[in-house]
Amino acid sequence: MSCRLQNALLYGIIDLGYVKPEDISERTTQLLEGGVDILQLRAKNHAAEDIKIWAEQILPLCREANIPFIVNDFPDIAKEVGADGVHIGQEDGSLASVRKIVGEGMIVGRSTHNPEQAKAALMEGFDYIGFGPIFPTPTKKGRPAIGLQNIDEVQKSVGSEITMFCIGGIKPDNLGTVLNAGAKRVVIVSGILTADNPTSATESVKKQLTE
Ligand code: 3NM
Repeated sequence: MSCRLQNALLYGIIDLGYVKPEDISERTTQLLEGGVDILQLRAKNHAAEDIKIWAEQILPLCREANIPFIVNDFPDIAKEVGADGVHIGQEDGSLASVRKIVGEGMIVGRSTHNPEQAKAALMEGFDYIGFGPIFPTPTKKGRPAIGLQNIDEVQKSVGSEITMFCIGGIKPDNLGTVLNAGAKRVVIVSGILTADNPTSATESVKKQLTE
């Protein structure tokens, strides 16, 4: 599992802010076919029962593609459905409190918004971090963009120890700037999910990341 995480370049998210429940399977397949290396279910302001059902829908598709499946915010759902990991934010408690629910084997990731939080996540023992939002984004309204200036330093320090994904407002057409600033891995949500063809958008981003 940790090997699949370290090798991951593109982290895709099925975000219910952009995907209708009836389109979840189709959109998941498109992202997997396009080449995402890890996939998360993110469903803010939805009922836990629904999130569990959607997680059970996505999990077998990720298994078939041999791609880790991560549940956002809900360690108990991640555990119940047998997901590969769970992702939590800054306000969601400690790694230890999540490990109590999911056990030792599961991938646990943390959102970080500055170099200090990134270092703290490393010290605490998280498996990976999201670092952002690099640019302003409608997907996480109200959170100020942190810009490109700390990417290189955090990638070289924290990112040499645990897997680091830059996130927030990254699109196929500004990805080059983020990579030039020192990023190695990214999460892209709306930039893929709102594309006319999510499969080819994923493919083109993946190509940029591997070249
Ligand atoms: N977390 P998009 S930014 C879910 O900085 C999320 O922690 C962020 O979506 C963070 O690619 C973000 O559409 C939104 O900007 C990413």
